[in-house]
Amino acid sequence: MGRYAGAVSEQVQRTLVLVKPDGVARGVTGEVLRRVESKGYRVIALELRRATPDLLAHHYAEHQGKPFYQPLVDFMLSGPLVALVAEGHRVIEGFRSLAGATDPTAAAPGTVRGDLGRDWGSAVQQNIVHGSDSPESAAREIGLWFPAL
Ligand code: D4T
Repeated sequence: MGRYAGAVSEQVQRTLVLVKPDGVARGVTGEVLRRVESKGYRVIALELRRATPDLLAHHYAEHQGKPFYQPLVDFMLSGPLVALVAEGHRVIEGFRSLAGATDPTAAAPGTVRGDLGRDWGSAVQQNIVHGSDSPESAAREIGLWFPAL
């Protein structure tokens, strides 16, 4: 408000984070959560659940037709995952930074994928986490996974 309005006018963002089935199976859900919370973001929704083919078709619509699409869907259906929504200024960019590069072999040490992930020789990269990549994606994905929010 008042003269400080410009300094605080940036919208608080929300992002969808998934601890993918590999992350849950390997028992690193807590470690991912610890990093999100230690960074200072607030977890406002959290659920252990299984994805469905329909949900994934919407979530990964941009990848339909690519060679890794079906392996990706099969992988995401292979076990329970943890879906959460984190909130904070610039959390979309901030979580992508915490997650690291898509390819866990190339992801920098210090990132979730760089520290906790590796290549297992599978047809799809198993890279522990997903994070929304833009405000538009975040709104769409949160609507899919947490329609009540
Ligand atoms: P997600 O969406 O899971 O957070 O990952 P990224 O944003 O880092 O990567 P993405 O959407 O481009 O890819 C989704 C998912 O597919 C796997 N993948 C991706 C793969 O196995 N081979 C590939 O060539 C690409 C591009 C990894 C993440």
